[in-house]
Amino acid sequence: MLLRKCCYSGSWAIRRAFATKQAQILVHPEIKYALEQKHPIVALESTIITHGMPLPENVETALQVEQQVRSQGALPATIGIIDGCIKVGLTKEELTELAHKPREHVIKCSRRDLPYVVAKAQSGGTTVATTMLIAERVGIKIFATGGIGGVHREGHVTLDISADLVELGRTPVAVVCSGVKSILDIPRTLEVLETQGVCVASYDSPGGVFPDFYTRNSGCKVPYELANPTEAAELLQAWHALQLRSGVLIGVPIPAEYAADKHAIEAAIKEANYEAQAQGISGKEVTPFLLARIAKLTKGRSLQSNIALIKNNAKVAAEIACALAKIQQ
Ligand code: PSU
Ligand code: MN
Repeated sequence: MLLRKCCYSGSWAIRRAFATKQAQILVHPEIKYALEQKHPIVALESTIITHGMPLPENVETALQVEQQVRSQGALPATIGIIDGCIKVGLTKEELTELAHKPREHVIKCSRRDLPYVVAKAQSGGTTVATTMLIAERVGIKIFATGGIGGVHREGHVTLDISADLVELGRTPVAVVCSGVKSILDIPRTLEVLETQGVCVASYDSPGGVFPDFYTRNSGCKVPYELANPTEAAELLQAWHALQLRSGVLIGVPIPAEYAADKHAIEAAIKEANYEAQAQGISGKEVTPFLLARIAKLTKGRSLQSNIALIKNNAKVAAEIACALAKIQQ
């Protein structure tokens, strides 16, 4: 039943990547060809579409991000789950379908949610953790997003620590992002990444200054800095050769002209965190709630920052993917 539903389009290549009998990953023919030819590919997540941004910005941004990747000579592969089928390389129609689904009909799908969503033939946006694990199964090494999940403020008490961090510790995919939001506890997030054995570097950010999503400087430093795509590709080449089985995190600061005012954003974050607590928001709802409240409280300015940085990250990831493909030829 599930199998038939997944095969609705004859043009989809079916890859039996999961150990179980039925679960499949459907790879778009264009991506399949690029994988075979070792062309540069950048994976993209879909929780940002389903739960990270409102309509219509979510669809518009997703398409612009794909365009950014293409403009650098790489191929975008947006990953998501439609009616229980895991798809790599969503079409514009599928991406639009996911974006328009009411939130109660689309699951924010992290690693732990995957079996249920597939079993029930539901649809889901894949988080950083899930996008990483699917990308790795099909052989995509580089992934661009806005920000990853991390240790929440008070996370050392509540243990609200994103599965993204654990995934980075066990899945060899390089994630290009603007760090973690200051809605989170950044120093503790970096500590967990260190514990997980994740190689964390800043990109085009002198002194190893780590970004905090909305602004270019979180006040935290990371031990390594990468100046350009070639340096990043050389790091990734060494990482492949070492077969460490853990991920790499590359922190790219938001372009200066789109950076938020630190005080204004901090005030919005404090208020949003307070509201989340007061309303008893917990678990997987916390991040989407905070994102939406901060966008409201900043009168949409945080959303504009979010859009600008993810487009820039996609461009940087594509440049790195192209440089890596060149080295590996
Ligand atoms: N940070 C953002 N936008 C997002 C997310 C994080 O700025 O949309 C999403 C990503 O998909 C990330 C997930 O993987 O939230 C983390 O959620 P949680 O903290 O529940 O693990
Ligand atoms: Mn959480």
